[in-house]
Amino acid sequence: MKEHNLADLEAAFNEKLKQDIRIEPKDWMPDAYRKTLIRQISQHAHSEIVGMLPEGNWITRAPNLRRKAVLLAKVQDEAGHGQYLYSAMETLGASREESIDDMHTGKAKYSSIFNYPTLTWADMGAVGWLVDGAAIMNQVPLCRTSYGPYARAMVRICKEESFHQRQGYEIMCTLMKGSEEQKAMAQDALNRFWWPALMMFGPSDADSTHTQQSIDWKIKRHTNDELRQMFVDATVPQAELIGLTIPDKDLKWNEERGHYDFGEINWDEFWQVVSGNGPCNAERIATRLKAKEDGMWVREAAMAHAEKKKAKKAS
Ligand code: BYC
Repeated sequence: MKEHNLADLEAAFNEKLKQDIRIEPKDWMPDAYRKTLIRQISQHAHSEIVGMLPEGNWITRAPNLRRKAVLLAKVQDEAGHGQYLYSAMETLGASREESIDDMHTGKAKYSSIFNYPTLTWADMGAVGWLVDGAAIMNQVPLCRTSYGPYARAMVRICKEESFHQRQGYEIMCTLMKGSEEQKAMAQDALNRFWWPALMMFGPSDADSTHTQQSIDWKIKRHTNDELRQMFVDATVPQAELIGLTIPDKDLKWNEERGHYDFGEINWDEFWQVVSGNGPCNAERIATRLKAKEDGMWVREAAMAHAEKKKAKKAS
């Protein structure tokens, strides 16, 4: 490409960003912008699909029909979110097959949170309340992300995430109105999921490799630490309202800042989980690989059918 052409294209791209006009699939975009989007959207899609596993684990054990129907709907929504996001990623020229294979080999990441086990029914409450709550905090600003197909997918996803968060909080509210044993179960779930939920927002700003560039490109609208703080500020009063205690001895309202101060995250644990050594990483990938193998005959049958139809049409 001629140099002056490239400069013109770059200028047009930057002008669009400046004016908050969405970048669309056929628009020119810098290679690094495309690469960053493919990385983030695919990681997001993989998170939705792997995110079905810890909750899918409880569908057959939900305590009643209503809880079962709601949980089933939530897990199905997550499959849908994965589909929208893979489609958004494909508009950037990336291959869904290859991207999924990259997740299976550990080359592509998915959210650290889904590498923790769901041990009791209260975990369905904690996951909905905290994990979906953190997801909404992170994802609402993504409805204004600069890449059109990603932003549009996020609008629908956020509406559903909001229902997910409420179903989780409602489970926690119900348990906190129950027996001492149920209250203890809810507190235990909060104890186990609180810190991993804070880790979902990613490394602290000082250690985040991509944030500044992604903010310049208006892919991210807030830094990791800003969103984490917003989540803590919104969630602490919800815990207090129903009698739960946040497992952080350093948690304190800071009048001057107008925010809660909170304790240091165990970043060693975060990086261990991100690099594949969390409690359930191996199990999650093995489950996804088995699903791929088990579904192979369906894909092969569909391809054979399509070929047969094509041949019939041609003859
Ligand atoms: N887990 O420079 P940074 C959901 C990686 S919700 C694993 O700050 P960035 C759901 C990061 O990829 C969860 N890896 O990166 C909810 C990078 O590594 P690479 C999914 C993480 O991209 C309920 C490195 O650390 N949500 O799906 O600017 C039910 C440095 O980080 C994590 C999304 O994906 C982590 N927690 O910011 C079911 C939202 N954090 O790629 C499903 C969209 C960081 O250089 N994504 N890393 O090897 C984002 O908003 C951003 O990508 C992040 C990270 C805030 C997550």
